[in-house]
Amino acid sequence: MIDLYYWPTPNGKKVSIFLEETQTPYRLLPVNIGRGDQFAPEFLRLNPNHRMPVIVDHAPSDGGAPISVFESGAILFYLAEKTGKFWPQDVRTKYDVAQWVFWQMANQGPKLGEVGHFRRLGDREGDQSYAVRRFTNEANRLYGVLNARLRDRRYIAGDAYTIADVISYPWTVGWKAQGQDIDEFKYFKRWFEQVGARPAVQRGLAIGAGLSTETSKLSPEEQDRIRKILYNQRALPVPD
Ligand SMILES: N[C@@H](CCC(=O)N[C@@H](CS)C(=O)NCC(=O)O)C(=O)O
Repeated sequence: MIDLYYWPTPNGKKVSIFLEETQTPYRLLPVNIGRGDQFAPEFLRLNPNHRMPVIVDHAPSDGGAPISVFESGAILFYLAEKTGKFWPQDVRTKYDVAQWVFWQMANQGPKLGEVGHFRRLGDREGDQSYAVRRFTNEANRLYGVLNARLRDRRYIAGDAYTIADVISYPWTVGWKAQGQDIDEFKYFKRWFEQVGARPAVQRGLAIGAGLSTETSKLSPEEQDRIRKILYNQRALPVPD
Protein backbone atom coordinates (compact mmCIF):
# COMPACT_ATOMS: atom_id res chain seq x y z
CA MET A 1 0.00 0.00 0.00
CA ILE A 2 1.17 3.51 -0.83
CA ASP A 3 0.62 6.39 1.60
CA LEU A 4 0.16 9.66 -0.27
CA TYR A 5 0.83 12.83 1.73
CA TYR A 6 -1.24 15.25 -0.21
CA TRP A 7 -2.96 18.59 -0.60
CA PRO A 8 -5.06 19.42 -3.68
CA THR A 9 -2.56 21.61 -5.57
CA PRO A 10 -1.01 21.02 -9.01
CA ASN A 11 2.04 19.28 -7.51
CA GLY A 12 -0.13 16.96 -5.43
CA LYS A 13 -2.40 16.20 -8.38
CA LYS A 14 0.49 14.92 -10.50
CA VAL A 15 0.67 11.96 -8.12
CA SER A 16 -3.07 11.42 -7.60
CA ILE A 17 -3.49 11.34 -11.40
CA PHE A 18 -0.76 8.72 -11.76
CA LEU A 19 -2.22 6.57 -8.98
CA GLU A 20 -5.69 6.81 -10.53
CA GLU A 21 -4.31 6.03 -14.01
CA THR A 22 -2.63 2.87 -12.76
CA GLN A 23 -5.35 1.96 -10.23
CA THR A 24 -2.66 1.62 -7.60
CA PRO A 25 -4.20 1.29 -4.13
CA TYR A 26 -3.29 4.23 -1.90
CA ARG A 27 -4.20 5.88 1.36
CA LEU A 28 -4.68 9.65 1.26
CA LEU A 29 -3.06 11.54 4.12
CA PRO A 30 -3.96 15.24 3.94
CA VAL A 31 -1.15 17.74 4.62
CA ASN A 32 -2.95 21.02 5.21
CA ILE A 33 -0.27 23.43 4.02
CA GLY A 34 -2.38 26.47 4.98
CA ARG A 35 -2.35 25.23 8.59
CA GLY A 36 1.38 24.45 8.57
CA ASP A 37 1.19 20.60 8.62
CA GLN A 38 4.31 20.57 6.40
CA PHE A 39 6.36 21.76 9.39
CA ALA A 40 5.31 18.92 11.72
CA PRO A 41 8.38 16.95 12.91
CA GLU A 42 6.93 13.66 11.58
CA PHE A 43 6.50 15.25 8.15
CA LEU A 44 9.96 16.85 8.17
CA ARG A 45 11.42 13.38 8.70
CA LEU A 46 9.89 12.38 5.35
CA ASN A 47 10.70 15.62 3.55
CA PRO A 48 13.21 18.06 5.08
CA ASN A 49 12.16 20.52 2.34
CA HIS A 50 8.71 20.80 4.00
CA ARG A 51 6.64 20.45 0.86
CA MET A 52 4.06 17.92 -0.21
CA PRO A 53 3.60 15.55 -2.09
CA VAL A 54 5.43 12.67 -0.44
CA ILE A 55 4.78 8.95 -0.78
CA VAL A 56 5.65 6.07 1.50
CA ASP A 57 5.62 2.64 -0.12
CA HIS A 58 5.02 0.00 2.53
CA ALA A 59 5.63 -2.86 0.08
CA PRO A 60 8.74 -1.92 -1.90
CA SER A 61 9.96 -4.27 -4.62
CA ASP A 62 13.04 -5.36 -2.62
CA GLY A 63 10.82 -6.60 0.20
CA GLY A 64 12.65 -4.36 2.69
CA ALA A 65 11.61 -1.51 4.99
CA PRO A 66 9.15 1.13 3.68
CA ILE A 67 10.61 3.61 1.19
CA SER A 68 9.62 7.26 1.28
CA VAL A 69 10.10 9.60 -1.68
CA PHE A 70 9.62 13.37 -1.99
CA GLU A 71 9.70 15.67 -5.06
CA SER A 72 6.90 14.88 -7.49
CA GLY A 73 9.33 14.06 -10.34
CA ALA A 74 11.14 11.47 -8.25
CA ILE A 75 7.78 10.13 -7.03
CA LEU A 76 6.59 9.61 -10.60
CA PHE A 77 9.86 7.88 -11.55
CA TYR A 78 9.45 5.62 -8.52
CA LEU A 79 5.81 4.77 -9.21
CA ALA A 80 6.35 4.33 -12.95
CA GLU A 81 9.19 1.91 -12.25
CA LYS A 82 7.17 0.06 -9.60
CA THR A 83 4.06 -0.34 -11.77
CA GLY A 84 5.87 -0.67 -15.12
CA LYS A 85 3.46 1.94 -16.55
CA PHE A 86 3.85 5.20 -18.49
CA TRP A 87 7.68 5.21 -18.67
CA PRO A 88 8.91 3.06 -21.58
CA GLN A 89 12.41 1.80 -20.80
CA ASP A 90 14.01 1.66 -24.26
CA VAL A 91 16.95 4.01 -24.01
CA ARG A 92 15.57 6.66 -26.39
CA THR A 93 12.08 6.99 -24.97
CA LYS A 94 13.33 6.62 -21.42
CA TYR A 95 15.49 9.75 -21.66
CA ASP A 96 13.02 11.62 -23.82
CA VAL A 97 10.54 11.21 -20.97
CA ALA A 98 13.19 11.97 -18.32
CA GLN A 99 14.24 15.24 -19.94
CA TRP A 100 10.63 16.45 -20.09
CA VAL A 101 10.03 15.45 -16.49
CA PHE A 102 13.10 17.52 -15.53
CA TRP A 103 11.87 20.35 -17.76
CA GLN A 104 8.59 20.36 -15.86
CA MET A 105 10.27 20.24 -12.46
CA ALA A 106 12.88 22.92 -13.21
CA ASN A 107 10.90 25.24 -15.49
CA GLN A 108 7.16 24.84 -15.92
CA GLY A 109 6.27 24.09 -12.27
CA PRO A 110 8.37 26.79 -10.55
CA LYS A 111 7.62 29.52 -13.10
CA LEU A 112 3.88 28.87 -13.25
CA GLY A 113 3.94 28.85 -9.45
CA GLU A 114 5.54 32.31 -9.45
CA VAL A 115 3.18 33.74 -12.05
CA GLY A 116 0.23 32.61 -9.91
CA HIS A 117 1.84 34.04 -6.79
CA PHE A 118 2.51 37.52 -8.20
CA ARG A 119 -0.80 37.79 -10.05
CA ARG A 120 -2.70 36.90 -6.85
CA LEU A 121 -0.65 39.24 -4.69
CA GLY A 122 -2.01 42.49 -6.09
CA ASP A 123 -0.28 45.57 -4.63
CA ARG A 124 -0.26 44.29 -1.03
CA GLU A 125 3.55 44.30 -1.04
CA GLY A 126 3.97 47.34 -3.26
CA ASP A 127 4.16 47.59 -7.03
CA GLN A 128 4.53 44.12 -8.56
CA SER A 129 4.12 45.09 -12.20
CA TYR A 130 7.61 44.00 -13.21
CA ALA A 131 7.30 40.60 -11.45
CA VAL A 132 3.84 40.07 -12.99
CA ARG A 133 5.15 40.96 -16.45
CA ARG A 134 8.29 38.87 -16.10
CA PHE A 135 6.52 35.70 -14.96
CA THR A 136 3.50 36.11 -17.27
CA ASN A 137 5.93 36.36 -20.19
CA GLU A 138 7.92 33.41 -18.91
CA ALA A 139 4.69 31.38 -18.63
CA ASN A 140 3.86 32.38 -22.19
CA ARG A 141 7.31 31.22 -23.32
CA LEU A 142 6.82 27.86 -21.60
CA TYR A 143 3.36 27.32 -23.16
CA GLY A 144 5.09 28.08 -26.46
CA VAL A 145 7.70 25.38 -25.77
CA LEU A 146 4.98 22.79 -25.14
CA ASN A 147 3.02 23.99 -28.17
CA ALA A 148 6.02 23.58 -30.47
CA ARG A 149 6.81 20.18 -28.97
CA LEU A 150 3.25 18.97 -29.59
CA ARG A 151 3.09 20.19 -33.20
CA ASP A 152 4.08 16.83 -34.63
CA ARG A 153 3.41 14.38 -31.80
CA ARG A 154 0.33 13.32 -29.91
CA TYR A 155 1.95 13.37 -26.49
CA ILE A 156 5.01 15.09 -25.05
CA ALA A 157 7.34 12.12 -25.54
CA GLY A 158 5.79 10.78 -28.76
CA ASP A 159 2.80 8.57 -29.55
CA ALA A 160 2.40 7.20 -26.06
CA TYR A 161 0.97 8.93 -22.99
CA THR A 162 3.71 8.96 -20.34
CA ILE A 163 4.65 10.50 -17.00
CA ALA A 164 5.89 13.53 -18.99
CA ASP A 165 2.21 14.25 -19.73
CA VAL A 166 1.02 13.34 -16.24
CA ILE A 167 3.50 15.75 -14.65
CA SER A 168 2.94 18.66 -17.05
CA TYR A 169 -0.84 18.67 -17.21
CA PRO A 170 -1.96 19.80 -13.73
CA TRP A 171 -0.14 23.15 -13.86
CA THR A 172 -1.79 23.99 -17.19
CA VAL A 173 -5.31 23.70 -15.77
CA GLY A 174 -4.86 27.22 -14.34
CA TRP A 175 -3.84 28.84 -17.68
CA LYS A 176 -6.38 31.65 -17.38
CA ALA A 177 -5.19 32.72 -13.91
CA GLN A 178 -1.64 32.60 -15.32
CA GLY A 179 -2.61 35.35 -17.79
CA GLN A 180 -2.58 33.07 -20.85
CA ASP A 181 -4.94 32.46 -23.75
CA ILE A 182 -4.67 28.87 -24.93
CA ASP A 183 -6.15 29.76 -28.30
CA GLU A 184 -2.69 31.15 -28.99
CA PHE A 185 -1.31 27.59 -28.74
CA LYS A 186 -3.36 25.26 -30.94
CA TYR A 187 -1.16 22.14 -30.62
CA PHE A 188 -0.97 22.57 -26.87
CA LYS A 189 -4.77 23.06 -26.76
CA ARG A 190 -5.38 19.79 -28.60
CA TRP A 191 -3.17 17.96 -26.07
CA PHE A 192 -4.75 19.81 -23.14
CA GLU A 193 -8.24 18.71 -24.21
CA GLN A 194 -7.12 15.17 -24.94
CA VAL A 195 -5.37 14.67 -21.59
CA GLY A 196 -8.15 16.47 -19.70
CA ALA A 197 -10.73 14.09 -21.17
CA ARG A 198 -9.09 11.01 -19.62
CA PRO A 199 -11.35 9.68 -16.84
CA ALA A 200 -8.36 8.93 -14.58
CA VAL A 201 -7.09 12.49 -15.02
CA GLN A 202 -10.50 13.80 -14.01
CA ARG A 203 -10.55 11.51 -10.97
CA GLY A 204 -7.00 12.48 -10.03
CA LEU A 205 -7.79 16.20 -10.27
CA ALA A 206 -10.84 15.74 -8.06
CA ILE A 207 -8.96 13.97 -5.26
CA GLY A 208 -9.19 16.02 -2.08
CA ALA A 209 -11.41 18.64 -3.69
CA GLY A 210 -13.34 18.98 -0.44
CA LEU A 211 -10.20 19.57 1.63
CA SER A 212 -9.46 23.17 0.73
CA THR A 213 -11.47 26.27 -0.09
CA GLU A 214 -10.40 28.60 -2.87
CA THR A 215 -8.40 31.39 -1.18
CA SER A 216 -10.52 34.23 -2.59
CA LYS A 217 -13.61 32.72 -0.89
CA LEU A 218 -12.00 32.82 2.58
CA SER A 219 -12.41 35.72 5.02
CA PRO A 220 -9.64 38.39 4.89
CA GLU A 221 -8.47 37.23 8.37
CA GLU A 222 -8.20 33.61 7.22
CA GLN A 223 -6.35 34.66 4.05
CA ASP A 224 -3.94 36.67 6.19
CA ARG A 225 -3.31 33.72 8.50
CA ILE A 226 -2.52 31.43 5.56
CA ARG A 227 -0.24 34.04 3.97
CA LYS A 228 1.76 34.25 7.20
CA ILE A 229 2.46 30.52 6.96
CA LEU A 230 3.15 30.28 3.23
CA TYR A 231 4.86 33.58 2.37
CA ASN A 232 8.33 34.79 3.32
CA GLN A 233 9.49 31.49 4.80
CA ARG A 234 13.04 31.44 6.12
CA ALA A 235 15.40 28.69 7.26
CA LEU A 236 14.09 26.43 10.01
CA PRO A 237 16.25 26.22 13.14
CA VAL A 238 18.46 23.10 13.13
CA PRO A 239 17.75 20.97 16.21
CA ASP A 240 20.80 20.49 18.54
N1 LIG B 1 9.30 20.60 -6.38
C1 LIG B 1 8.31 20.13 -5.43
C2 LIG B 1 7.37 21.26 -5.11
C3 LIG B 1 6.36 20.89 -4.05
C4 LIG B 1 5.61 22.12 -3.57
O1 LIG B 1 6.01 23.26 -3.82
N2 LIG B 1 4.51 21.88 -2.85
C5 LIG B 1 3.77 22.99 -2.30
C6 LIG B 1 2.33 22.96 -2.69
S1 LIG B 1 2.13 22.98 -4.44
C7 LIG B 1 3.85 22.95 -0.79
O2 LIG B 1 3.89 21.90 -0.18
N3 LIG B 1 3.89 24.14 -0.17
C8 LIG B 1 3.99 24.29 1.23
C9 LIG B 1 4.62 25.60 1.60
O3 LIG B 1 4.82 26.44 0.72
O4 LIG B 1 4.92 25.78 2.78
C10 LIG B 1 7.55 18.95 -6.04
O5 LIG B 1 7.33 18.97 -7.26
O6 LIG B 1 7.20 18.01 -5.30
